[in-house]
Amino acid sequence: MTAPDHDVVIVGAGFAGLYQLHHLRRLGLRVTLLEAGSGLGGIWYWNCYPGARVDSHVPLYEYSDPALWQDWYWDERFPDWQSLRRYFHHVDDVWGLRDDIRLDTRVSAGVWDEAEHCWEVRTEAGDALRTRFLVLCTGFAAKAHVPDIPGLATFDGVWSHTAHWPQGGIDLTGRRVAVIGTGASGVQVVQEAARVAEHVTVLQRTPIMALAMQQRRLSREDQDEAKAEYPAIFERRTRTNSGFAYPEQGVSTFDVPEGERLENYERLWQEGGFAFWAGGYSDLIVDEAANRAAYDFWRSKVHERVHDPAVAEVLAPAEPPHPFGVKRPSLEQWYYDAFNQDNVELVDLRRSPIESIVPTGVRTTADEHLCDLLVMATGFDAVTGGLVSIDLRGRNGETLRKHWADGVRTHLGLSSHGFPNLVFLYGPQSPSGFCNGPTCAEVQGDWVVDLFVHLRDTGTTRIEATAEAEEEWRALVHSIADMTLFPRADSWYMGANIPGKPREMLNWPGGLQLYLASCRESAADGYRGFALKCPG
Ligand code: NA7
Repeated sequence: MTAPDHDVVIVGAGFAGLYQLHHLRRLGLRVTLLEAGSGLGGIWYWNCYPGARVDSHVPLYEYSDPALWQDWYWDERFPDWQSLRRYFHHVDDVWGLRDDIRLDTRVSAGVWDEAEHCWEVRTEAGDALRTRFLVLCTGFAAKAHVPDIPGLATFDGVWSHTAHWPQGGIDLTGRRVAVIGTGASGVQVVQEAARVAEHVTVLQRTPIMALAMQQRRLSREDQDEAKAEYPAIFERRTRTNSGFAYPEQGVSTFDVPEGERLENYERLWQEGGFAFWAGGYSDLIVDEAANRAAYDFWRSKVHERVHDPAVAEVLAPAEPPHPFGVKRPSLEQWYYDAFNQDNVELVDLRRSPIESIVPTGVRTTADEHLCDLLVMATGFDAVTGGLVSIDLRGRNGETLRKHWADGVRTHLGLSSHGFPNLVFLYGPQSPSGFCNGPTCAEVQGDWVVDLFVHLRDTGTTRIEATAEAEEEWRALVHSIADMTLFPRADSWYMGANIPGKPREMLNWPGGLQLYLASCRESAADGYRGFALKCPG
């Protein structure tokens, strides 16, 4: 076996991967980033379906480096995928990344070489790179989920998963569109389709608890004025539990008189975005009655907008299917209004489940819904799916898939026992899913960069999470999750959206601050929970 030709190979050119590349190169390390897509942006490369846009408002969803934001302007408060792609080009221009990035390069496997303390990384095209450290930044939504519905292959029209949308686009104008799934992606496609399609069938299994986006155009003047506050906003987002910079109220729902509480709900609603979810009362996700109060407010908002009470009841039933906010809410603009249009039809799959796809459309137990475009807005094998899709073989040849077969095991959501020198960012048992992406890319990313400084300065060539630390972290994740209402929904947070996947909390549910404190304590204590080795 030969010595490594790289210090670090990074996989994935989204927020986390580009941040690592920029900072690790500055340490003088030999770094290459491999990206499966033909462009930068991670999920913003893949998710180019009509209406795809981010759920975090300007300036929360960008890097905090002034060299990037001082000359950058957005068009809208919640930017669309095209704007995000332009932003990633800008990042590339300013940080000068492209020479160290290989696009169109999907990593298929990685094999640990114990003798040399390095990984051999293999690509689908058959290339191999040898690297001391492997940093996986594949994101939480790298593996799309297409449910196994009988008859899909017989469909005569066009079908696509939202995350595999053709880069050239599909024109929705004048089509008969059926959308399976009403998560964030489904809501966005339905809104766009409702405006131009001849007919839209929305096949809903679980009602989404969508919040008002409160989208606005942004002028350059407004942004120039706001930029004076940017450093404080970026600093604040690192000190919240969600990475969003919404002020956290620190008050419980019923500590506040009802009138004041309703006013506060309304204020959060008008603020838009995730304010109602991440900036509300502190007991929203832990107290059933508090949660129900928020749900009832949300429900009243939907019923105000949807004219047909029977349709409104399917979208926002009197009895919630699960507690409010334990599935990630999506943001909507005119989603609920669309159901007042003649060309939009809502199908309640709880009453009449899908039986099959037929050449002409979707057959439920009650009806046949004709369509010529079938959109699978059916989500992802989230958090772990992208990682275990790579055939990673650690010490003893065990695969990561096998290591996690009965449930995820990591230390600090960063690394797993048996997989030395392998780090993942925004991965399982880290704040991913509950944390704003760019914030996490920076704060978790800084910890990883500091780790590399330590490894470089001490000549450490091997670091591995211990089995004990992994068990401890897993127990902590689960015990915190059990104090919340999260386990009460079949969500991707719980791995419960994928048939056969172990049901468990996949994200760190204790908030960003406690997470960072745990990471810092480990580092301060000589990277407690990791075994470090120098050669010889
Ligand atoms: P989500 O939020 O996982 O939504 C997937 C949707 O697809 C959801 O409504 C599911 O219903 C539905 N689904 C999945 N499988 C089926 C089958 N077999 N039949 C009918 N309906 C089905 O994915 P998104 O892409 O919308 O969003 C993912 C994240 O990206 C989101 O949280 C944001 O952070 C951005 P279910 O609720 O399981 O009953």
